Amino acid sequence: MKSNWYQQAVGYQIYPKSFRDTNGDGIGDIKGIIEKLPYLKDLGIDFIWINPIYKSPQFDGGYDISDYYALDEARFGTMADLKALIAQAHARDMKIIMDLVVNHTSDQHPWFIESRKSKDNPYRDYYHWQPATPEHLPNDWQSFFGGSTWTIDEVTGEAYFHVFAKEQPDLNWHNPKVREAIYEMVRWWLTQGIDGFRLDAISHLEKAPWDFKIKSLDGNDPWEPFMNVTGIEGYMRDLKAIFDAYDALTVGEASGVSSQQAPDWTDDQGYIDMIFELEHTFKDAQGKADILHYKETVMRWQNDLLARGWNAPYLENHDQPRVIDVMGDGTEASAKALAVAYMLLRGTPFIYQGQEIGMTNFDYTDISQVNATDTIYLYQEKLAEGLSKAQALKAATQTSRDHSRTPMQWDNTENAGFSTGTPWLAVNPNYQEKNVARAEKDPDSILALYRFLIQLRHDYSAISEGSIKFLLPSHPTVMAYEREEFLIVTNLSPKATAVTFETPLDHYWDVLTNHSVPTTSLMVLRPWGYHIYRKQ
Ligand code: TEU
Ligand code: CA
Repeated sequence: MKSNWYQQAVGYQIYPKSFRDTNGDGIGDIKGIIEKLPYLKDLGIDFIWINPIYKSPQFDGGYDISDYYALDEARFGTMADLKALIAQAHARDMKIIMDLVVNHTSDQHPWFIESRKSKDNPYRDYYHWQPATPEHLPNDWQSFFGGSTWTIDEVTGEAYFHVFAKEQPDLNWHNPKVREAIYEMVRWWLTQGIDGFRLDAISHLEKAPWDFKIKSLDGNDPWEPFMNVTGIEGYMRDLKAIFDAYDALTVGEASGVSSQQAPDWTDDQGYIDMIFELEHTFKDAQGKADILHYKETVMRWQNDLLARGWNAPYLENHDQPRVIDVMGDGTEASAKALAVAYMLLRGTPFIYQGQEIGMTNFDYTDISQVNATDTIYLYQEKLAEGLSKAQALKAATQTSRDHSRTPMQWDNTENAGFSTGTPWLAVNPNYQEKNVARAEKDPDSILALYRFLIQLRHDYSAISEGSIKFLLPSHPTVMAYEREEFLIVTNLSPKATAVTFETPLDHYWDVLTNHSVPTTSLMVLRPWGYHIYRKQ
């Protein structure tokens, strides 16, 4: 039997580059994570997911790996540092999972360097190559980062395939040598003492036949030819056998796996333990979320995975702008209501660094402040469309990944206590008011609320594993649900509102304020108001 410790657990995501720099080079490092383990333990964190720290040209924040067996030592530290981190985390009863990026490598990986040399190179088939001319690419597919999925390489005149940037060629999973090499690498990492993986872009491993035409889709998902395409099952089964052998925790970033398919992916027989769905992250052109869309997505995923399967609720990650600005209105009150709304859902919740103190988006004034590749592409695209520099900057940064990648705000000293050097990405100027040190002193801080919510999950199996039933499903802003004897009600709106429940609330006790609830079925909610009740 595989253990299910993760069902009671809370995960914390660390973007290492921006977490804590201990040697003053402006880049966060492994030693910085070790330094902050007591902070994370105190918060109640059970396991940590670390974004890629492997050897990489860092074209895409480390998601372009040039050596799977080596760390980026100059930036992050040595294997000895990592072993020390694992040991010290384990000593505190916390686990460590790493990112596994096997859909693609860097174009600087030795396999690709060989592959591009000639059509008969032994590594040619490690990647996808097709005859092409600029006028006749193999198909009309579009990459996630903009432009064709095909790039013609001058050496052989053929094109190679990439769903992300051209610096990230996709591996050819049809090739048994590729699979064996990847499986061996996965086994090797699991013998180094790590506790599992977050599986990057895992649903893109298989591609549709090259003659699939996205033009024919007519408004449908342009990424369909590489989203959870039939044929992926075999690879996932192989991976599962390895994960099971090491009792590894696995979280799949698996866009394209629907909520209806997710139980098969994540139940006892499933390939992985849980899935990060991406549907709820939908934003409009202004970078704002639609609360009803969020609610409906969450309700569907929670309901579809109730009988079988497991969710991984989250609000933020290193690819998304800060939720306090996307779903909230920038106020601490909004950050708190959002925290309550998602932290008590069924599943293993993840907190992204800085979310627990309400870190906000960055106010960009110039494109030179941006590092994220996709944002820079988008900016150039907007300029080409004829927008002014200011308009293009606004349009491109509204949804930029860089908002969440600014350095962690620890205290009000220079560079927010992140680094004594020059940070690789500018610190948000609001660090004077918004920082961990200050939040720790305030019993009413967002941080204090997160600590409380984590404690609730640890104390009550009703909240970690219990059933869930949604109330007021079509209300545009109130998210309300029962977790067995608990009732959670949040008003995800800056406007006060009143809602009526079917039954009077007088048999409930308010967990937050320690008060009994009045004999009425009417509940008046303040702007961003939230309640956690428990049946007496
Ligand atoms: O993101 C991948 C990602 O967002 C897509 O797989 C997603 O399916 C798509 O945008 C559809 O909505 C991961 C990492 O989180 C990101 O930082 C990397 O840039 C990317 O993979 C490439 O490795
Ligand atoms: Ca450093």
